[in-house]
Amino acid sequence: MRPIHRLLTAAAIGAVAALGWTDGALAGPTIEAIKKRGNIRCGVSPSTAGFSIVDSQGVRRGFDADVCRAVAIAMFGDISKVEFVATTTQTRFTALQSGEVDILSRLTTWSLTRNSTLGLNFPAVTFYDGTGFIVPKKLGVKSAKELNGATVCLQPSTTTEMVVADYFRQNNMKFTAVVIENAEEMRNAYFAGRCDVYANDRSSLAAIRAQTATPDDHVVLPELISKEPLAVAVRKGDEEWGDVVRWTVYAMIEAEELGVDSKNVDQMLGSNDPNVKRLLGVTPGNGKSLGIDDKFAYNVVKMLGNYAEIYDKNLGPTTAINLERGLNTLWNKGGLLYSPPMR
Ligand SMILES: N[C@@H](CCC(=O)N[C@@H](CS)C(=O)NCC(=O)O)C(=O)O
Repeated sequence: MRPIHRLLTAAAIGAVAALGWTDGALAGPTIEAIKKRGNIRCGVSPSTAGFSIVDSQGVRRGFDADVCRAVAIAMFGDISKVEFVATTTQTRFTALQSGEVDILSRLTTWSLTRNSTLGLNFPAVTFYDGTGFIVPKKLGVKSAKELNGATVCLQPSTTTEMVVADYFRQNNMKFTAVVIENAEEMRNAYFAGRCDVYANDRSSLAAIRAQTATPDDHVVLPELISKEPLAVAVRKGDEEWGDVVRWTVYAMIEAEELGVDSKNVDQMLGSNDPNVKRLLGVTPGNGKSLGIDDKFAYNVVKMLGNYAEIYDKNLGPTTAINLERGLNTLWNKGGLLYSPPMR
């Protein structure tokens, strides 16, 4: 379904504007469905420590889960209005295409063919990653270049599968793939020695180390063999929904850049900085233009935090994951996080 404003001539747009219709965004079908249902459905990974895992109280924790919560806050001003749907590497795209979920926040790499042939849009990168390898220390392997002939544990329908094949071919090495869909089975297979090495995004390698009692028995090899920009994904053809998702992620990044966090956000309402005023809705307009509350960014930061807070809580030095921010630092601090102007 095409939003009406794309079908209008310039003259008609003028008439529509005169009627005041363009004051707010025209809601697309996904937003309408979400409003009717009263929550967002978010596809996440079942059990990746630091990203999406159910804790002992039955609460889903992690960076990816918090990104879903941020979008729920932006839509409803309520952190609880999200239903998590566990998806495997293989079921994730059909879950989104079929409408079972509204959004994927699931360690999913943005790539050209996923964008073009799967009918998906990737509104924003949430975590810049890359493929690496983890091996048991006792094998004495120091570099990925020593992996000729290795058995490699992989998950199906991942970019990892393709990237590993490219890497071995390019380096004239051979490998045997052990492909397992279920993440827990995959971890168990690796720990039981069914493969010599486990390949995945660096973040997931940190997660797997956090999910064993003996993390020091495993080493992550120094090579990073690909770019894996992990991004939120939505269906194509519904730009309004994609826009809400995109600007929710950027609001968290912008808040960090402007020094706005969950502790000082109320104080920041009195800031003289025009960017802070726009972000927090003191100067109205941003939210309304997206069809949501002008206070959406204020609510996200107040109820959840800015990007740094969400990162630190789930992946930072006080967690078992302990992943350096690396590329996931702000652009003006040497990283890649950069929000386009929120105005
Ligand atoms: N970023 C890559 C790899 C994603 C991936 O393999 N994720 C694994 C790493 S842990 C995962 O989600 N496992 C959890 C699961 O399948 O339940 C992609 O988009 O294909």
